[in-house]
Amino acid sequence: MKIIHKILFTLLTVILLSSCETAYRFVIDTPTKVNLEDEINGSINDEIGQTFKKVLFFVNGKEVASKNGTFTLDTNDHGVGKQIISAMVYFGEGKSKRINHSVEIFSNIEPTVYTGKIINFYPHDPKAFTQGLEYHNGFLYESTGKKGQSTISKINLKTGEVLKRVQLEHTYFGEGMTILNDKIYALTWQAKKGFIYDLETFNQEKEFAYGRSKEGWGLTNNGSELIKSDGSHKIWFLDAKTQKEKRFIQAYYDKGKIDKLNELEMVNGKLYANRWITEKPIRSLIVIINPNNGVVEGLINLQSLREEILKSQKIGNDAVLNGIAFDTDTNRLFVTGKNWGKIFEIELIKQ
Ligand SMILES: [Ca+2]
Repeated sequence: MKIIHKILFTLLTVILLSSCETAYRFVIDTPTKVNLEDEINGSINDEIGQTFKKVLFFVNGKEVASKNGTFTLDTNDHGVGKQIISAMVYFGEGKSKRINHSVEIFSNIEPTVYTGKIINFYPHDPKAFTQGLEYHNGFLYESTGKKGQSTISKINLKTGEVLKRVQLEHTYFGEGMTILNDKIYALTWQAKKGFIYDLETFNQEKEFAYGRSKEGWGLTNNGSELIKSDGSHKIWFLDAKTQKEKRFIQAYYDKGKIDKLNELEMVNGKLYANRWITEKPIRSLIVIINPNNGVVEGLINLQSLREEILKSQKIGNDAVLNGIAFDTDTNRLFVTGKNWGKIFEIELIKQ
């Protein structure tokens, strides 16, 4: 019996030792938080000192140049936000393992803070739960939300008169809208689909499905792409012809990400986004984002407009600032809120 025990013990020891020999604990070694314009130097290490034969590195799924298990990344090539770094490590006798890691890139600038000076105001339907606002060829276009009350309208800015209107089916909760190439593109919130209408007739022509974006919130365009928010800190760029999501940026300032991005507008090359917010003290905030890299360059505190509305109107907590329209011909910037009785034309004042 003793001999059998000895044999078993020896066998177990041999198994354990040989398994130790082939054990690897690979890690990708990089800082986890950096600022834009920093250089990221990364390497692959094995925590128990094993060696590997070859490593390939990938950033967001694309292979990057590397040498002897090390790589260098220029953060400017990726913009701000979380970047996924993975490595394919080849080791032992024909073995390989894929490992994942992430690096968060923060903005390297502090956003400029603005307030809004009221230049003018126009009537706005207090029943309109505003989800999209756009100025096009002399008219205001607005989409509204809530099931059973979701509409898209063409409006006379000065009088507030509705010139044309289409109602969404009662199963849909309407969200953002934008106009491009004589079509109106409109989103729904959680139905994962959008609709396309003819700008002239308001006839629905087509519907399209969302891709990886979570929900439908705000919508605008840059002349060739639709730009969509989904309630997170991500902004998606869609091919206008196919409505396919091609890429996204992540809104980050110097202290982290800014999520709950809602109604959108392109204003002189910058992307303005309402932040859906109900916390005190700031209930009315617009974020100015660089559409090329996601950097939050400015914050517009429009709390004073909400207070202006409260002087003449009782509004609920969900009646938040949401609606930005820009008249490119005259550089006029219009903003409103859900169920607000006024649309304001404002000028930004640096604080
Ligand atoms: Ca807009």
